[in-house]
Amino acid sequence: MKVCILTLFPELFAPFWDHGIIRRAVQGKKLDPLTVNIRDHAKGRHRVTDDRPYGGGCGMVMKPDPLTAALSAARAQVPGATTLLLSPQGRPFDQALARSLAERDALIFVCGRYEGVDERFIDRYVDAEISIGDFVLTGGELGAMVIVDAVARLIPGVLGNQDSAESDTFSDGLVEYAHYTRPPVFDDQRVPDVLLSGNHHAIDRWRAENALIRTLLKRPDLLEQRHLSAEEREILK
Ligand code: 9D3
Repeated sequence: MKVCILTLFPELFAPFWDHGIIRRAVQGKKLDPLTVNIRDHAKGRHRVTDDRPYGGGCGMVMKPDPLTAALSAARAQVPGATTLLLSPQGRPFDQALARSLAERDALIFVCGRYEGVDERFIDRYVDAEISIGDFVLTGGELGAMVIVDAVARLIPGVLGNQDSAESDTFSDGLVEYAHYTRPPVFDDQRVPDVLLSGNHHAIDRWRAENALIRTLLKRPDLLEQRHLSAEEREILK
């Protein structure tokens, strides 16, 4: 997948491409990243990318012309890409959206700074606006990284075993069961006996129950949206 980031801070992305699973995806050619510095497409000696809002008010607005020039440069390098704007007003990002974006061949992420982006740029060039949650960031860059991170691991061949992408939290609408590793006793806390029993049927059943109970305790909102079988209701009682 080709991923192009339009940003005023391209340096923020260098360490992101260079670590962990994302780095492996890049090395394995599953992810082909590119950043475009919006400032490189701004005119004049001062290369201004923002200006005061028409109608007054505080804060600055990103000018549409440098953004459009930067996007043209990006589209020339990644033809056919879907253009996404990171924005507090966007559609809330979730795992379903990650799965759908993972099917695309190329994505362009436009990262805003300041108070916002001139609406005419959005109207004409942006395919979708995405938010990563109801809190206020200082710009779209972290949002773009969050989305690229979530999408990249869904690209076939990026994760070691493809199972781990499927059995993740949210795939079946529950949080995951508790995990344990050695030592068998830590600070007076024992690993549940069943996990040491070697009885895989019993282990599967314990994990299914544990996931259900943990969802009730940690994310009751997820249970509201999920159908529960009679057996699951009995466990939760
Ligand atoms: C006071 C009005 N603010 C809107 C909530 C202005 C404003 C704040 C922060 C406008 C832009 C930003 C920068 N945020 C993003 O670019 C952003 C974001 C976010 O703030 N929250 C969640 N997801 C995202 S994606 C991009």
